[in-house]
Amino acid sequence: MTMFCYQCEQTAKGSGCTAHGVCGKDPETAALQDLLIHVAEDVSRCARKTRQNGSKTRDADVFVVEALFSTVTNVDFDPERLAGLIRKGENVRKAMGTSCAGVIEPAADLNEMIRQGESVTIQKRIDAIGPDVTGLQELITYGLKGMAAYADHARVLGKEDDAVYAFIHEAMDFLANNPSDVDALTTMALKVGEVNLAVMGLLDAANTDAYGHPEPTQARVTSIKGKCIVVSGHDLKDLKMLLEQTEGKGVNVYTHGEMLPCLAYPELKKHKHLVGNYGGAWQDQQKEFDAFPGAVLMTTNCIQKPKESYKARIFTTGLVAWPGVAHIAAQADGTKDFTPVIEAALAAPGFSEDAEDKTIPIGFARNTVMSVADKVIDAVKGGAIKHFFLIGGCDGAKPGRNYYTELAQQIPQDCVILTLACGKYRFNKLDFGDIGGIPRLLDCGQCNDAYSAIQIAVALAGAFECGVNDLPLSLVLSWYEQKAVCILLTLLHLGIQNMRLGPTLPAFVTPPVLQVLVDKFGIKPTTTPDEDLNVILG
Ligand code: SF4
Ligand code: SF3
Repeated sequence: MTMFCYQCEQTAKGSGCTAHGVCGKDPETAALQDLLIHVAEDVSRCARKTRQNGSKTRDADVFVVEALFSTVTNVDFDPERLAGLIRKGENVRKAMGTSCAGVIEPAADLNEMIRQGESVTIQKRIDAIGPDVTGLQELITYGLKGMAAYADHARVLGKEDDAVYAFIHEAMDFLANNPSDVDALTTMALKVGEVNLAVMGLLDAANTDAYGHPEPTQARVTSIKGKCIVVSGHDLKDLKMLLEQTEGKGVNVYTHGEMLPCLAYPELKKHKHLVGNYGGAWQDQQKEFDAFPGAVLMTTNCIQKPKESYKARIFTTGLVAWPGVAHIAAQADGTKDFTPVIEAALAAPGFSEDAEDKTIPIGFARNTVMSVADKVIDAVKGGAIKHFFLIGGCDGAKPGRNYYTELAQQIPQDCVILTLACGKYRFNKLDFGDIGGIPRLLDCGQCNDAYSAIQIAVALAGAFECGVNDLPLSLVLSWYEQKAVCILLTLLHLGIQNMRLGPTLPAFVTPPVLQVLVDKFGIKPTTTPDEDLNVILG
């Protein structure tokens, strides 16, 4: 059997995974993910009709978000769980009681389901309607996947917006009709960016309402003696529940990957046994978790195939899954019982001694940066700060990502670097110093905290009475998975010009589509740090 997936940056040969996913996704899982997206489109089509009839579609709303999120790169590799979601989708659709023509009826048998998935692969669409239109359709799908991840994190913290669900159904319905008009596809892609800005705002409100605004914090990045759990992913509520359940148990909790910014939230950092960050970005996890002497909890992407050495002490929760790995499910009231994780940590040896104390500054989300806005504006007006760089986005395993380290190091001393998401591990432990007390490296947080960076840019533009494109600000982005895609669409929706994107361009953006982006937005691939800096700084 063959598969076709080109949704992430590490896709095979830069064109598509066809035999097996570079991420570890096998053809059966790929077929089930394709079928799940198809089923979700059917659910959205029926949900739109149901809404037009004035009825509520809450189960369909949540289902489509979960289905999209589950197919994000490095989230769900478990065929049984994907099959369960497909069955759930069918039940949700039928329960709406609205008839929709041409829906796929998922088979009861798993193998038959896989065959159904093979009949709706991306390759089949490329063969039928060509790569340009298929690529544009997929750009929308991937934007929706990323947006769904953020919407789901916001929902678990009680923040939802019906207009977001209505739009997701609209966009899925649009895709289900196999649209080929390039203008309509481009308009829909930018609309995904617009709605994603609202979703990131929702998640920002969810996180800050629940745990306070991030504050400047020196985060420890070395281990200390004792039993330990490391938490990876993006979900703040999972971490909070785990911190409460480990209180007084003699277990230290560490953040990993995109959870690093949690160390700056007042309601999380007040737990003294949240001791610091362990390790770096997701692609180093096999080596790092192997060496970690405790339990591991994965709350969202990016999970990699667990090595046998730690398979018994790694746990998934939320929508993350790996076959054979213990999963902590939410109870009916949304709470989770992390006892198995805590027991695994207590059974493991823990760190035998304190490592050398090393900290890095974090917590420069919008509230903190806005509170020193006057100082920043004075520094720009006085010439102390010449230029701002936003170096943000995903990290990844492919070579070429040293570009971001070298760029950050070569940026002149009179420039400030804003950063966010896991790509920052390429340089966030380096010492960048400060400009008149303003740190030269300002870590805004997770990938969804692109919302913070946008707010900061808009506030600066307001202070200088100009547009964001007129600011001395350059965006140099790194992408890997679909959350980066929805953020890119948001930036395009905002009309941001001349962004640089690397380390390679998406395989689903074909040359004619890229030309549209170049003509309209001046988007360009990264080249070398020297060349890009020369162009940016003139
Ligand atoms: Fe390949 Fe990425 Fe798809 Fe995995 S998610 S199969 S690595 S393109
Ligand atoms: Fe990273 Fe997976 Fe994208 Fe949240 S954790 S940015 S890659």
